[in-house]
Amino acid sequence: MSESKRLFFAIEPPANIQRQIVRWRAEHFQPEAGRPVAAANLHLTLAFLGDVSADKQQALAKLAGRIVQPGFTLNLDDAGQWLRSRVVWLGTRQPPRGLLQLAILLRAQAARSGCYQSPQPFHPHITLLRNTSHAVAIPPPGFHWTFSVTEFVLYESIFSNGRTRYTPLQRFALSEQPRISDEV
Ligand code: 3AM
Repeated sequence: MSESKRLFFAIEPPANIQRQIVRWRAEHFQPEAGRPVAAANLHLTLAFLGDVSADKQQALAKLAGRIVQPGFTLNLDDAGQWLRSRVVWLGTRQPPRGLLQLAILLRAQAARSGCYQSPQPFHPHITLLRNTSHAVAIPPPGFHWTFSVTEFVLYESIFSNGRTRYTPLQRFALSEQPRISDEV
């Protein structure tokens, strides 16, 4: 039997926006504020699946591939800090309905497939800093990045050599019409 993988569904911001966010972060947060998430690892989690067997991964991917809903526009215009989980995040003041619907669907599919889902409400966010040791000043409003979300991604979280890397395994197009998912 193959080993399980640590998986989650997420939205991947375009690479140019990942780079812009990282530049903005460097300008607004002190290096000691927390551990910065690498540009390529910046993502907005939709559903965390945990450790999943190959069979279950296939079943979850099949269900995800059946989701039919149009894309939406995401406007990242909010930021904050959660002291308990010790992260600084980027988010949106007005989550689009499509985003909430997609997360609810993926979480429901995951729960039905036996993946534990936290009872906490879905707070769409992109983690910017981890392991923040104290309250940090959040930049004043005025920043924003806007992009079209046309797909979501099944990621594997791999921890090696003291680093976590998120590797896209499969991409799922958002569209009005049923589509076949693309393996990457
Ligand atoms: O970077 P964020 O917070 O959006 O927090 C983890 C990360 O999302 C979250 O899954 C993403 C990839 O690791 N995560 C990790 N363990 C989790 C858990 N047990 C979890 N989310 C919910 N429950």
